[in-house]
Amino acid sequence: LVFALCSLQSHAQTNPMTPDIPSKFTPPETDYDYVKRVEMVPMRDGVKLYTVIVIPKGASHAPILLTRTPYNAASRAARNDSPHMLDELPQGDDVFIKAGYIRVFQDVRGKYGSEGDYVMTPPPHGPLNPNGPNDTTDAYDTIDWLVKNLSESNGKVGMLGSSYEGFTVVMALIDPHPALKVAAPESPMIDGWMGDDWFHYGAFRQVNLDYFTEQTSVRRAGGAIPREGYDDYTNFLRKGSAGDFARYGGLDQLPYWHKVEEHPAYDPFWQGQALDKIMANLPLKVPTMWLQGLWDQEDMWGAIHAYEAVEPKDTNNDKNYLVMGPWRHSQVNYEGYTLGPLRWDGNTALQFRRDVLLPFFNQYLLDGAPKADTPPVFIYNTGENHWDRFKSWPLSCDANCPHASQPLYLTAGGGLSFQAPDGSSAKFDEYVSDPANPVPYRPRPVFVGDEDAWRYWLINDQRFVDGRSDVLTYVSAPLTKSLRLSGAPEVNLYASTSGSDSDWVVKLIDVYPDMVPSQPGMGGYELAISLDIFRGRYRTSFEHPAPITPDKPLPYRFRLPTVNHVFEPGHRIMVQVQSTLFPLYDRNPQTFVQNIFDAKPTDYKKATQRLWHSPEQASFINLPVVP
Ligand code: PG9
Repeated sequence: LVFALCSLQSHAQTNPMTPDIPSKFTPPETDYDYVKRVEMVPMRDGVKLYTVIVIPKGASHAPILLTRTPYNAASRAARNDSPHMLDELPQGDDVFIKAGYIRVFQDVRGKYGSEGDYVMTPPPHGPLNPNGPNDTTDAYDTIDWLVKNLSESNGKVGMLGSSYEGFTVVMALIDPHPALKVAAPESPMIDGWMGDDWFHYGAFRQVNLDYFTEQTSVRRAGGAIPREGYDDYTNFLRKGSAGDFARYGGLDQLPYWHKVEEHPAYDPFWQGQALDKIMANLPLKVPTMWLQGLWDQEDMWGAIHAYEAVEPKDTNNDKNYLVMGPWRHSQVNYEGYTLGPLRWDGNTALQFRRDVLLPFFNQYLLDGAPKADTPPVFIYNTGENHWDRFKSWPLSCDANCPHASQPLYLTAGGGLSFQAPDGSSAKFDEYVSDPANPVPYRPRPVFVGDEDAWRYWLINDQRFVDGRSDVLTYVSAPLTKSLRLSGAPEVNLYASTSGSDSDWVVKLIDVYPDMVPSQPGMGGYELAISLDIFRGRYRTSFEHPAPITPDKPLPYRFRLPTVNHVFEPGHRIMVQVQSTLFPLYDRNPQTFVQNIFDAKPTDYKKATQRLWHSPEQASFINLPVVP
C-alpha cells in the first residue's frame, strides 16, 4: 500500500492538460563557462543599439573585443548552442576566447535589434554627412558605455571585423575613443568605387544587386532578387543593363540603389567616403593591422590601399601593419589549409591568428603583456608556400622602392618578353568583343547563389576561356629560373576599339608545368595571381568620363591587385586580355552613353579591339620584380 501511494504521488502532480509552453524558460546555466547579456546601449542621440556581451565566468580585468555588425549580432554570437564560450562564438574568435577576452557584438543602427535608421556604410562626417550619427560616433559611444559599465573589464578595447564589419572598425578609427587601444580591419570595405564591393575602376559588380535587397529591403535579412533560370549568365543577359535588372528586381524602391545609379562615376559622392584617403589625413593614433586575402573576391582594394595611404605617417614603423594571407574573402576567420585546389603549409589562418594577431592585441590590451614581435608586413608567399616577414611594403615598384619594377612586354605571336618590341613584327593583335556573347567570369552555369563558386572564382583554372576568339593570350617559355614578384603589377596597355567606350580585363597568370606529379590535377593549371577590369571611359579621369576616339591606339594604365609570388622554374607566365567578365560586371555597351545603367538594347554594339605592340605603342605589364 505504501509503495502504491508513493508511485501515485510521484506521477499525479502535472495535469495532462497543463499548457506545455511556460511563460518563461531559462536554461540552467550551471555548466556554462560564460555569461551572455544583451544590453540596449544608448547613443548620444538617444537611439539604443542591440549589444550582445559574452563574459567568461569569473572574469576580472579582462580586455574587450568589439565587433559592430550589420549581420545580426545575436546570431554572430551564437555559432552553436553551447555552454562553452569557445563553441558558442565564431571560429575566428578562438584565440581570444582562450586568452580570456570579453566578446561584444553589436548591431549597427537600424539593423536587426538596434533602433534608428539604417544607412548602407554611412559616410563619415564631412560634406556627405555634416554631423549625423554614423559608425564613428556610434563606436565612440559604445566603447564609452562598455568601459563604464563592464566591471569585469580592464577598460581596454580592441576592435576587429571583416568586410562590412571591417568598415565599422575603420570608421571607429576616424575619431577613436581613448579606450580603443588596437584595431584589425579585416578585408574592410574602403572604397566602393575603385575596387571594393560595388565597382572596380568604374565597372559595376551587378551580381551585388542581390545584396541591396538582402540588406535594405527589410530591417532583418531580406531575400535575393528572384531568378527566371539557374544560369545567371542568361538571367542578366536577357534583362539588358544592370539598371534594367535592378528595376526588374524592384530596386527602384530602395534608396541605396538610387544613390548608386545616380553616381556611376567617381564623383564627390564616392570620393567623400573613400576611407583610405580620409585615413591618410588623420593623425595615426591607434595601432592598426590592415588585413586581407590575396584572392579576396569582395574587398580586394581596401586593406592594402589603406595601409599604403597611412604608412607615411608611421614614422617609427610601430603603428601601421599589413597582413595578406593566401585567402579568399574573410577566410582569416576560418581554416586556411587550402584555397580550392591550392594547398598551403598548414592552417595559415590559425597560424596568423595565434602567432601574430593575438600577441599584437595582447600587447595593447592585456595588463602587463609583453611587447609582441609583430612584423610590420606579414604576407604569404604563394609561390614558395610560406609566410614572409618584411619591414616595409612593397619591395618593388615604379619609384622609391628597394627594387624597380620591370616591364614585361606583350609581343606579336602571343609571346611575352622583357625586351621592348623592335618593330620587326606585326603591330597589333585584334579580337571582336560582342556584348551579345560576353566572356563569363567563371565557367557556366553561373549561379550567383552558389557560395563556394563565388568564394573561389578568382583562382579558377583560366583554361576555361582558352580558345575563345575574344580572349587574347600571351605566354612565355617555361622559366629556367624563378621570378619573384613582391608588389602590385601595373597594366600599361596601348589599345584601340572601333567603339566609343570599352572595358579592358587583364589577368596575370602562373601556368603550372604540364605535369605536377604530387597533384596531377594541377598539371597545366592556369592560376590568375592578379586580375582586374578597367572601364575605358575613365581613361583620363575617374570623375569625368569621356568617349574614346574610335580606332585610335590609346594608353590605359591601371594597377592590378598586390602579389607576393614566385613563378617557379618550369612554370610559364601568361597574360590574358579580354573585354568582359560577365555577369559579375555589367556589360559595357561599347558605345559611349551618359549612364551605362540606362543603356538601351540598341546601344550594345560589337567592337573590334586591338592591342598594340609596336615600338611606339608598346603594351606591357610593369612587374614588381625582386631580383
Ligand atoms: N563584402 C561585403 C560588403 C561590405 C560592405 C558593403 C557591402 C558588402 C561583406 O562581406 O560584408
